[in-house]
Amino acid sequence: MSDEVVLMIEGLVEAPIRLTFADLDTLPDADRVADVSRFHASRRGAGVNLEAVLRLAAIRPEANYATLHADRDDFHVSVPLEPLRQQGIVVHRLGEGRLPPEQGGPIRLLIRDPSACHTGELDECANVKYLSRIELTSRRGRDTRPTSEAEHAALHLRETAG
Ligand SMILES: Nc1nc2c(c(=O)[nH]1)N[C@H]1C(S)=C(S)[C@@H](COP(=O)(O)O)O[C@H]1N2
Ligand SMILES: [Mo]
Repeated sequence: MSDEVVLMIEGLVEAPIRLTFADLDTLPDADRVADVSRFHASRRGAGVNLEAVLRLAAIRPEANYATLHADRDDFHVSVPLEPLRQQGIVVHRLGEGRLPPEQGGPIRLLIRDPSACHTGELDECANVKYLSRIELTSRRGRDTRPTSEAEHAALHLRETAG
């Protein structure tokens, strides 16, 4: 079902767009990331640079923040757009197939060089699993990342249980 919408880009764009697996697969080779284990030894999969994905949407100049929404588990991260577009990878494949949910699929965002959890903007907590929408805004949007070790521990417990 390559016509199934897997990712939406909305907010401060000329027109919202809905991307399918096929759309992600037809991006040029130069925009592809063949193997994310080169950035993070424990991670698997292949994808495309976020920059290339955002290029498909006509983003308005007043957009300063991107909010990464995982509607599946109601997890949201809002970070400054510029560093994110340079560092983000949209992971959607594992070998010939799709990225499974255990790896955060069908779509997972990965930051190339994240800071440790809750120490900065582009931290490990911003590696959003089950990414379903990217919303562009002028100001920071919804962010449900854990802000303390205790919150973190609670979230990971929930993840393991869920
Ligand atoms: N959708 C979703 N993405 C998420 C989370 C979450 O709870 N839901 N947790 C975040 C946090 S706090 C961290 S540290 C990383 C953990 O990624 P890992 O399980 O692949 O190590 O995923 C991030 N992405
Ligand atoms: Mo985290």
